[in-house]
Amino acid sequence: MPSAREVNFDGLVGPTHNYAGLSVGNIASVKHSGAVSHPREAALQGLAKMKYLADLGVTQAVLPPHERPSIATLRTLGFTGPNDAAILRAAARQAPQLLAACSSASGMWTANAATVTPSSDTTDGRVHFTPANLVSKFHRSIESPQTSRTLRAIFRDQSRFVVHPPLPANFALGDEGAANHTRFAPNHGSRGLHFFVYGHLGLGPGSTSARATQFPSRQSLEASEAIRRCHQMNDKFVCYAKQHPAAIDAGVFHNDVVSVGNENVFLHHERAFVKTKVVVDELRRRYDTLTRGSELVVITVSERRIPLADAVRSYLFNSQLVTTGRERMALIAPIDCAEVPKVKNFLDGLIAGGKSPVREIHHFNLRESMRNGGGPACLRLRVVLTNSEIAALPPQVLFTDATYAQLSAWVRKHYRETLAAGDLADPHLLEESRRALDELTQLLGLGSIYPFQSAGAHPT
Ligand code: SUG
Repeated sequence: MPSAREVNFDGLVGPTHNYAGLSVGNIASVKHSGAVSHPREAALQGLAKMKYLADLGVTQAVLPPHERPSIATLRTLGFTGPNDAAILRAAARQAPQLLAACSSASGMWTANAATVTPSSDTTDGRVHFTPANLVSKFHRSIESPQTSRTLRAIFRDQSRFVVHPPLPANFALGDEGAANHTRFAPNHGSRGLHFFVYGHLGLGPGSTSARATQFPSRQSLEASEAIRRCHQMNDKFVCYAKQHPAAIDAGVFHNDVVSVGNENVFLHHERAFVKTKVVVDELRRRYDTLTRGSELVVITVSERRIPLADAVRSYLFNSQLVTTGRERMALIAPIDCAEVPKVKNFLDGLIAGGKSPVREIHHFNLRESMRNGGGPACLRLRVVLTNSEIAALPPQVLFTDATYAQLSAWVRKHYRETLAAGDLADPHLLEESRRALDELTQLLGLGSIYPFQSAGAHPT
């Protein structure tokens, strides 16, 4: 078995990062609607997290932002004019909400970019990716064409990688990517058990259950099953579970807001799933079969210990759980966890005594992203890769001290300090963003991946 490691592909925060209140069901997004954002600070907070993880020994890489505002989408929506500035003006005048949606920097939350299956778990021995269709929110549904281009530019060696098309864009196949998927394995290089979590059935008699919640469900069971088939995964080592409707209504719009797993450890809230105990028993049983007798370490947090509302407020379960050594893991938690007393107590207890595999907790200030409901885990896409697969990537996407210095300087050069709703129609913002992204594709060795880089064409 070739050794493999987890590479964390973090999304770089884009120059148009703003608060438009676009995600009903995501409490932070709605709460901060209309607030002034700080794109430069946001991008630097993200880079600081990457640097910290790289220093901890985690292999870190970057995914570039999307081109925003998306002029191509505005054209599709019927806004016309002699040039891009006129299109922006028309959209701002006629439909500012559409302009806001077409300007969101939501591509930064790369846990929603795709679902990934490592080569150890697929029949053809390649790493499989399916970009998420993100149909549940308009501003996110326009991400998948760019995500596909970006992944194809990075994972370009078709003898090792396959990037599938996104699933058909319909609620019945609503797919939000890795945020609703967890892989368990004794170590990253061994075969894994895959755990998919869905909110609704897309088709058939039970499909009306989507209406069981006040807030929208985003992931369908049919989507997760389709990904299992496309990725050639053995169904003996795949489990599915339904999100608890109470969790969705408490603001758990993705499962990574109430659970996190890494290798042999699963940390979750007791109200994450319908029939949580049955779900956990099934995971344990299949993990035992897969690994021939090794144990899945399950840490269940009760409602009494941490109420769902506190879990969502602190984003405890959106922490990253990363391997830092043999049987040693670190939890990368939002700073907000230190400020919610029940969560702080739980975390203090988790590392006390040194018995749990989680040995260290590191708190991070990611407030700019958190105000849109994006914590540490939302900002990264985990890709388990062997050394030879890593060697097949454009080397510049891997994060080093030099990348950190270069990207920090790039952010300081191109990003605005603040952004308010009225700024989205400013044609200079579009020009600044394009200049920044053009330079970035050169820094990352990606070639032309954006619509504005292909003369005359208007793909989304
Ligand atoms: O899809 N927020 C994102 C947050 C995504 C978090 N990702 C994970 N949990 N993996 C969303 O709701 C808000 C944008 C705004 O309101 O301006 C937003 O899209």
